[in-house]
This record gives sequence, structure tokens and C-alpha cells, in this order.
Amino acid sequence: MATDRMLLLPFRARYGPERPKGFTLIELAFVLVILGILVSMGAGLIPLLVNQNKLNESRAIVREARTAVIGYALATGRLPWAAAGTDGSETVNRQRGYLPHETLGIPGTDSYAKPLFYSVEPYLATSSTTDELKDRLAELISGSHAPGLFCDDTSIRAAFVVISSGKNLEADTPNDDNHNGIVSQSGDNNRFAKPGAPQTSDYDDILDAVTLTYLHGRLE
Ligand SMILES: [Ca+2]
Ligand SMILES: [Ca+2]
Repeated sequence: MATDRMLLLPFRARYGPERPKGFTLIELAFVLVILGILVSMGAGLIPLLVNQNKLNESRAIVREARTAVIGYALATGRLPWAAAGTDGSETVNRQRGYLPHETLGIPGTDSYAKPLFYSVEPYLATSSTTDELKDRLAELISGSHAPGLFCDDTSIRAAFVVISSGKNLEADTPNDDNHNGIVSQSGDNNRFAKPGAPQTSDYDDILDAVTLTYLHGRLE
């Protein structure tokens, strides 16, 4: 039988010359060098990706807080005061401080585990119905009642702002005026950064704001 004869033949006679197995040393060295380069490139990218991820996460947290404050206004006819402490309970007559997250029922820290800051137009924290809130917004917009909260120096008139202190873990100028790293009632003023201001070596806060006109539109 032809098949039986094939089985009796040595391996090389059946399948031809044996091919060299594995890599040569030079090939191995080359592969290792390329792998080393790829690993070092990847290792360099990891901190950048982590930073970007943290930034995006805090942006989303600030955005969610903004939405929660708008929801509070629509439900109660007023904006909450700021919280004096990090427990997040609003403190009557407190225009600047921590986000009143307990009052809002949301988490109060950013992706860097630092408390969020908040400032409110005081005239909007003492209305009691959505109609009254809307009337007060109209007064602020027309100037018949002087507005008391601004972004981008005084070019944007805001109903409220929410701020994450960002990667350096401190509020930066112009959100923090007395350079103590936090936004508080005394020592800081009522002018904040432009929402979405670019990240620089001196400013890495993440600020979102709702303008008077936007909130007025939401109450239509
Ligand atoms: Ca900062
Ligand atoms: Ca301060």
C-alpha cells in the first residue's frame, strides 16, 4: 500500500527539508526594542489619559449640579442659598460658598474628591413661586433691580454658578479673590470666570453658569 510506505519513510522524506524553528537572536532583539518603544509610549500616554478622564468627569459633575439647581428652581420658585460648610446644607443669606448639595440631594464633590463651590444671585434666593422668580429675573434683566452676580468680569449676568476647583485642588482667580483656595462669603467678590474658560497653568477651575436670560426662558 502506498500509504503504508509513506508512513515508513523518514520525516524529511515525507514532508521535505525541516524549516528552522523560532526567531534568530537578531530578530528577537529587534522585536524587544520595538516592544520597549511601544511600552514607553503607552506609559507616557497613561497620565495624559487619566488627566483627561478626571477633567471630563468633573465637567459632567458640574453640569449635573447645574441641572439639579435648575430643577430646584422650577420645583420651589427660588434658587438655593450657598452652603457655609461642606455638609451641603444651604445657609440663609449666604451668597457664596459650597454647593448646597444636601439641599439639592446630589453628591457635592468633584472627580478630585474636593467640594464643589456655588454662588447665587441673592435676589433669586428669596422668591417663593415660579411666577415671582420669573418677575425677579425680568427685573434683573431690565436693570430695574441691580444684578449681583457676574461672569467674565461683568459681561455675563448670572443666576448662579457651580465651580470645581480642578486638578490643582484650589479655586483660582477670579473665582477666588483672596487666594485662600476656596470660594467664600468674605474675601471673595461676586465676579467669576467665564464659563468654559480654557485650562491654563494658572487656571484649571471648571465653572458652569446659568444666565439670567436662560433661566427666565426656562420659566416661560
Ligand atoms: Ca483650580
Ligand atoms: Ca477665597
